[in-house]
Amino acid sequence: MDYRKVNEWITEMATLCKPDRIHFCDGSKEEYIKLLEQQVSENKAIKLNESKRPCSYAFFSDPSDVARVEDRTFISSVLKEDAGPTNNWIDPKILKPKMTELFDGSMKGRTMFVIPFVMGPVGALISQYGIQLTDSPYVVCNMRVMTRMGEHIMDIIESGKDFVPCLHSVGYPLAHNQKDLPWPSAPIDQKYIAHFPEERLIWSYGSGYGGNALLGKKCLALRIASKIGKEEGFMAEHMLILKLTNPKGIVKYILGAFPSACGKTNLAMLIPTIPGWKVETVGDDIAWIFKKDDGKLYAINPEKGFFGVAKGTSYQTNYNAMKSIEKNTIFTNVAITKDNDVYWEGMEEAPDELLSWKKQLWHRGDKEPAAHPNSRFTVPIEQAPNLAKEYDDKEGVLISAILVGGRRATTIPLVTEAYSFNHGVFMGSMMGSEITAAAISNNIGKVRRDPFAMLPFIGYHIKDYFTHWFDMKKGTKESDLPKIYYVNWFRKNDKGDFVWPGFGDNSRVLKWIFERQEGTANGIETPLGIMPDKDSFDLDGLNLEQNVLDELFSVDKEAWLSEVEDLRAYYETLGGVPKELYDELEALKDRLMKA
Ligand code: O2Y
Ligand code: MN
Repeated sequence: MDYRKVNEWITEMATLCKPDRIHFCDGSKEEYIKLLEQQVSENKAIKLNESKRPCSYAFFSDPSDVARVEDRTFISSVLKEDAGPTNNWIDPKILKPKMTELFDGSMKGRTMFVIPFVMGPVGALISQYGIQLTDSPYVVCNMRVMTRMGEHIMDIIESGKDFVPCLHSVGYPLAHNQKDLPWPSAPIDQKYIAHFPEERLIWSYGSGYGGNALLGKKCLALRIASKIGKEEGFMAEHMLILKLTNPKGIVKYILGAFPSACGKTNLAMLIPTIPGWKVETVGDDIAWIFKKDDGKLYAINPEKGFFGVAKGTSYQTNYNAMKSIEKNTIFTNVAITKDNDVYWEGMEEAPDELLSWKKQLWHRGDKEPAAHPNSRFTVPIEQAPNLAKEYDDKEGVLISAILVGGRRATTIPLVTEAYSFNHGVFMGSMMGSEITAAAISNNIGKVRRDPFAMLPFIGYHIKDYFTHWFDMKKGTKESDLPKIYYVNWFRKNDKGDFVWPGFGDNSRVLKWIFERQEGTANGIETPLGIMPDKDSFDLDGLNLEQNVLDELFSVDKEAWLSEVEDLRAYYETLGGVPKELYDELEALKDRLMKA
């Protein structure tokens, strides 16, 4: 939208939503603390123990508003065909009037906050500016942590930058003297997380939670940015960015695409078990990939904070995350200890008694978890002890390698290097995890495909998304492109136990990948791709039996031939995919048949 229209748009939206007052956010710490304290005084948050967890607060959502709602998320392109078969679509001619009706008066009794923000470092070529209007002070505080926001961004927008207008309401207007709820929201069938890609516009109604409400994150930095990237030649990807330094001080940057709940934040913050190696974090969730004049691919992290899953995070599983959240943190849906600190399952042994995320008394041994499984911490990226200095570099970092992977108990080896960029894109297209949820028991063990972990986040037709990957390599020598690796930390043995220790030991895989780029590690050609030569894979200090190692790198020909057919069938559900992917599918089948 044209910057000259800023005030016009704000006035128009305020006239529609009818807030009692409008607050232009300056982005200062004073404003942030004031809003948090105000919510404490209104019984919407609690302040945590200042001596244990300074300047930290806990919020508890309504039990009906605890996660992203994919069924209520829409790509409202003008043509259904442009949203493709993997997105929910409603004709904007229907959705706009429907949502206009919902927004009409939705902010009565509330303040409308105006949040100017930018995704990406100020001044970076592909950074995207936005203004979010919201009636949720919780959202304002989280946006301040997760994005670069404040008056200085409004100045930039007013000096002529285009911006993405983002309208958000929790959908719970207050009548005169009506008491507010601790976590106002709308019923599920009234929630709409809507994207209008042609207009580069986001409207979100009815939820105050995470990805539904912090519109800079999944809505702008992935769905809308993926469409902008398709038009302007960059890619908005669901990837972590890590900086890997070897004992000689040589640095490489590695990206990783993994679906939610596969340990992206843990990998981005990993502490290597191999001596002399160092991992630093550039980003833990989103990477924007762009090409420079040298023809090579670079990445920036558009975010400025972590919105990490609390459950399972401990000083053992993710020391750096635990250090990051020792202060200045917003917690959502965690449990509270007697001394007013936080607790979640997997953090440490549970105390006898807690206040659960539902604000009910909880006792050790109770059936229900004390913290919600999707409980979260929101924390500034600067608090990560292993933060890479490049996190704010508008030039981005040169990408050496891209990891793709999911949660697969069988079939997929620990690590496989793609033979070419096309083969790597093919690997990304076949990503997926085995279905484990009892609720869909008919499908247990089947693979739910999630290409590049982008299934819920591609803002246009998935077929065009694959084409865009192949477009990215045009004009660049194969040797200048990042190498792509399929990794799987989750292989299990016959007894159902994980065979690879994971966590810090994943650095052994990173080391092999690093040394492949340096040309100092050997690999073995297999039908699937290149796997580590035993002498080049550092297992020092790891007591892995030979049979375990064989299992980690085994290729089950029958299972793979069936995977090929499963994937072919998946491609058909997408209405077909680019020829390059079918060529790779046939090439894989040929290699398997010859093995
Ligand atoms: O449930 C939510 O709203 C959060 S989802 C989320 C948050 C941080 C990083 N990634 C994700 C995701 O779903 O991929
Ligand atoms: Mn994510």
